[in-house]
Amino acid sequence: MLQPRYILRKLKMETPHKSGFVNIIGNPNVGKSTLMNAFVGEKLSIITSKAQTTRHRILGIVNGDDFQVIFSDTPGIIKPAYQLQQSMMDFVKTAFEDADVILYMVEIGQKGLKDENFFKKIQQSKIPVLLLINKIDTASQEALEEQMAYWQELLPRTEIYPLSALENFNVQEVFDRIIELLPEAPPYYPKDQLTDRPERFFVNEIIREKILLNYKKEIPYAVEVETEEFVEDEKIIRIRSVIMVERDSQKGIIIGHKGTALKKVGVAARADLEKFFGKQVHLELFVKVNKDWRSKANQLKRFGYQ
Ligand SMILES: Nc1nc2c(ncn2[C@@H]2O[C@H](COP(=O)(O)OP(=O)(O)OP(=O)(O)O)[C@@H](O)[C@H]2O)c(=O)[nH]1
Ligand SMILES: [Mg+2]
Repeated sequence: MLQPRYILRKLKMETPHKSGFVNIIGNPNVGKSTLMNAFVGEKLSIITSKAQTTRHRILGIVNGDDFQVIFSDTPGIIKPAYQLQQSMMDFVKTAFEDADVILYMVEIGQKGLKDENFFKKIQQSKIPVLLLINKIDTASQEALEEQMAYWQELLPRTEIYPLSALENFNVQEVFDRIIELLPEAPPYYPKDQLTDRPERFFVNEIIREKILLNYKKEIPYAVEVETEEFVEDEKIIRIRSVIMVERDSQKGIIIGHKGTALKKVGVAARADLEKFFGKQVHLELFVKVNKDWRSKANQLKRFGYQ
């Protein structure tokens, strides 16, 4: 007869560890970053109501005893008009290639992708795809049923989940299904790791979020943020960051009359940074012109776009 301790050990060994890459893909502004943050339980990705808020592929890792899910938030799919956008779409392309599960997100009322080639990839995907219809909190039951039928016809082999990433509706159900679909594999990252990005990346993103929220039209799209100094001691983090724009005229707009516009960005960013790092933050912001950085390969490389 088997000893109880032996049985326990055997049971433990037989619980397989699951691990894999789950990549969130879709049009701009549908709620991809909101969903990743909901899965991870932290604000890793910035969120605004403007399209093209996310510019990078950002990992958010959810760890359990017998699983590790590595989510990727990606930029919204667009037809690229300049080199920065081309690099953003390269991130989406790689997210297609290394996924174990694809979360294809649409928002209620949306018809198709902005880029047909990407949509064909979804239709022909051999990797499991879960189609998530987000923002159902804004729609009637009737509209939802009509949408589900529409997508089911386009993607007959795909499982469809209505979702509200904002109100946390169906997020757990999607997560449970992901765990079922993941392959058996050892963890790819240490079990206490939450993301692949260093602290400075999140500083840059938090500042960029405030710029997206505070300036109109083209301005936020011409901005890149670079943190030159990040010094942490016991009580306080001292941060010095540079806001880069493409032209002199944009520099003036960012700073604003007597510096009031920039001050506003600084106050809002500092509050969020203190929340993110759980510590007092001293933030210094500078504005510099980096002429046409969005179209220069060496600058894009410097900012991590290649
Ligand atoms: N009503 C509602 N709004 C949502 C929901 N999910 C996200 N939003 C809002 O939609 C807007 C875009 O959300 P993001 O998460 O930034 O969207 P995204 O797909 O990451 O956008 P890009 O990074 O620009 O591609 C924000 O204003 C969110 O608050 C939802 O379930 N319901
Ligand atoms: Mg996003």
